[in-house]
Amino acid sequence: MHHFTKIVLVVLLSAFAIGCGTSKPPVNPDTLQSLAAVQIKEYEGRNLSSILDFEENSIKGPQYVDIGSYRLKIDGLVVKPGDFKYEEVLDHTKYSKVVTLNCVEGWSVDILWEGILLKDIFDDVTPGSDANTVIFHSYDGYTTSLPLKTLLDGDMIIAYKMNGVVLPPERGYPFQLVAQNKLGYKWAKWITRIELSSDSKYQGYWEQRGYSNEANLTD
Ligand SMILES: Nc1nc2c(c(=O)[nH]1)N[C@H]1C(S)=C(S)[C@@H](COP(=O)(O)O)O[C@H]1N2
Ligand SMILES: [Mo]
Repeated sequence: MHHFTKIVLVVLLSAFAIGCGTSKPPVNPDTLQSLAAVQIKEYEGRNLSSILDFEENSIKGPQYVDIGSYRLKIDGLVVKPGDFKYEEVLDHTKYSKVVTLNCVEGWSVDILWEGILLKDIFDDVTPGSDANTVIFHSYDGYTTSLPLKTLLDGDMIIAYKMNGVVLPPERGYPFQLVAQNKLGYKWAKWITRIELSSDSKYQGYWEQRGYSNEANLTD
């Protein structure tokens, strides 16, 4: 082969390889497995479930959020709407707790969650006095809601880590609501917007499809 043709071929092939590289899924399929290997398996004498013990049944499958352009919006009935970068959300006191997620499909997982108190995030935006409902909006179009009082009284957090590792994309990276004592469909993953509202009858994705708006574990 002519030397020049060879160079052109090599350049073309490399460009093709790089092109293929960028079109690959943003996350290596082995990532979940390697995270599982380093996760915390026991906390204060209690065995934890694995980050692999979840059933993947999200409405549109795993979402891959680009953290550079990610913003968490806090709006609706607030005095001062917020638009926070990932690092700005993390720049709050961190809390850990072991909480069980129960899906209506009959499985459950005990996980050590680490996250930020919603109360602390709300302090940044000052909810209006008429706000009684909090609507979570997600990257995949999913929504769900809980009473503001439930979030505050329960010291609920949005988690950025589970079992000591940063939430994998499959589990809701960058943030998942840890809706303790509520069924799995209240645990919004891939949260992009938190809307303060006075619509206490608001129904999210599964609630519109017949699931209880209270979502108590006994429902
Ligand atoms: N954005 C978003 N959050 C979601 C869901 C979803 O489809 N989209 N599914 C919910 C349900 S039904 C459950 S049980 C929990 C855990 O789902 P996983 O096992 O798929 O992580 O996430 C909840 N949060
Ligand atoms: Mo679920």
